[in-house]
Amino acid sequence: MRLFLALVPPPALRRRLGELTEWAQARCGGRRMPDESLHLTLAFLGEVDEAGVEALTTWVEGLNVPAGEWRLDAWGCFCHPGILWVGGRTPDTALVNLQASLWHDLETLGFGRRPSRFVPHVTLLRRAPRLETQGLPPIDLSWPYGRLALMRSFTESDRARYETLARSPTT
Ligand code: 3AM
Repeated sequence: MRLFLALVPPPALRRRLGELTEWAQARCGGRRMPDESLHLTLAFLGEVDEAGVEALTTWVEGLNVPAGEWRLDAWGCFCHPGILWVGGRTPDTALVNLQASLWHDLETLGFGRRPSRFVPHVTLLRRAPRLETQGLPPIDLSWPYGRLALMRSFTESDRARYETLARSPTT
């Protein structure tokens, strides 16, 4: 299974991000992320075998994720694949620390794909042909979090879909 670890937005924020996505798609084109798929990826794990899924599930279900609040106040893009995202103007220290601590544990569990850089972001559009972040409306949203999700990604009718396999306990 193709897995990743993510934070999932609370319902009101998900709706607001969905509205922003719709607005951005009208302007930039491309494929929008469905509201139910919006997330912040903390660690992409790639293909994991059955034993790995079991080990990750047990680990996630016992994980203590320090509660925090992420401020979303910037638009950004990864221009070549045409990805438009929202994130923070400056890297959020708590999220950077959380990502580092997750990778520390993951490496102990035998997962070794720690990326060289981490840009916390929420993808809203993919393959957007008219990508530009200038002139988009200012945003200032807050994302309270305290739980991590182990997610599976798969393709269905040529679309990426996600399924939650496990969640850390509420903090
Ligand atoms: O959270 P976003 O949408 O930016 O781009 C993929 C998505 O990120 C990323 O993992 C998230 C869940 O699919 N992803 C896919 N393949 C990847 C890879 N080989 C990858 N990230 C790093 N390396």
